[in-house]
Amino acid sequence: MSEENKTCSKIDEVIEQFAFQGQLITKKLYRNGHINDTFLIVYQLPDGSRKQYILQRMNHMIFKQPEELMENIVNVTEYLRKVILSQGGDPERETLNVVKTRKGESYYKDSSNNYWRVFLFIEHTICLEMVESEKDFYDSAVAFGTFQRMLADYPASTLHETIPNFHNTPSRFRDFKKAVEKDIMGRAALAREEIAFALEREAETSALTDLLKSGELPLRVTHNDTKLNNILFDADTKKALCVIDLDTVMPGLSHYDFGDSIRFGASTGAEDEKDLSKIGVDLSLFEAFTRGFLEGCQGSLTEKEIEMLPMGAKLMTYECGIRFLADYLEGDVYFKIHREGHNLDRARTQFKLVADMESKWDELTAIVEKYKHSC
Ligand code: ADP
Ligand code: GN1
Ligand code: MG
Repeated sequence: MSEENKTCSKIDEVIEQFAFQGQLITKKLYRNGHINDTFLIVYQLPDGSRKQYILQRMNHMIFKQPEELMENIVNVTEYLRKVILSQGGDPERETLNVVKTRKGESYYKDSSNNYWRVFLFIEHTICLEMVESEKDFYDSAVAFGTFQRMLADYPASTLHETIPNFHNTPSRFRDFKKAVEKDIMGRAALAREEIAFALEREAETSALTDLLKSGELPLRVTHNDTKLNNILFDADTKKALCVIDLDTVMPGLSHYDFGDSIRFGASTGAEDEKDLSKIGVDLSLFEAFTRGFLEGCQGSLTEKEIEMLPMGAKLMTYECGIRFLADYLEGDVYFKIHREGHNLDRARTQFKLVADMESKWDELTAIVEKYKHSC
């Protein structure tokens, strides 16, 4: 039986654990992301209406403590629910809602030791894989900035670190160097230029963590995976509605959220584009995101944080590049791939973006400077 069929055969066992109402009419793979497996479950209620749920199999090879991860998500979403209510919003649409099992647990561990969870499906939304307009990107920036601000008073020390050193770039660099040295797949010869590009930039890897250590940058509660496709937009108004994919919500630097969004959304091409001539940083998108993010943060960022935002964009892009490249060298064990060399292609786009940011550094810093005092 293929892995996918084995997974699907588990779904019946899993949904039995939840007190869903009505008759099951659909269970299908919804989206195959880089990390988790996402399914759509649809029930027909006696009055003929439908109720949809998102069912996810968590990747416990990557998130080694799924229990702790779910504790974070339950606590953070319950906190957000209160904030959203106090602002007159709708918490069933503006944050994720965990559906508990019949036993009142936030996850179910199946007979093959896979971990599953269910969220209410947020209806009438769309998810963007690429920026379609500057306005969408600006809206996503406000949403991620607002997310960070809403969690500003959340007791960060109570959050579990779901992946230790997730955005610790020097630690990622050490892992990358080990992967190059071991070269277990014999692929390093196929990526000489990319390896050299990454090694040349070692000195900069600690630009943010050094400032954190010296107390010049504050630790905050951050999302840490702020790709555009981790936002749901209202299908009618096209407004950014809900920040999703909360697996990596942990203490971090505001630069991680700013930078990861720029890396993904301000690129002129897809993350896995093979034609590198299509890849660069779009300055208008960079500007739209900077404006939106600072507005969303509502003056909560320090001068030093703002000054370092371009470095956040560069380091998050670089870091993602070395993660993709290390995974290529290690045999594609972390990020799911859909073609041969996929992770190498992904690493190449990230490094092309880094190089483009370097060549546009003065423009990037001028844009940040322009909005520094306006928010
Ligand atoms: P991954 O780790 O694979 O990125 P996500 O949690 O981001 O997993 O979910 C994958 C996709 O499933 C999202 O991009 C979005 O399209 C959809 N999705 C996730 N949660 C919901 C939800 N509660 N309501 C509607 N769609 C959702
Ligand atoms: C993964 O799960 P997803 O696709 O949103 C990864 C991010 C990377 C991203 C690259 C837990 O995010 O860190 O930046 O792929 N998430 C994890 O596309 O490693
Ligand atoms: Mg996602």
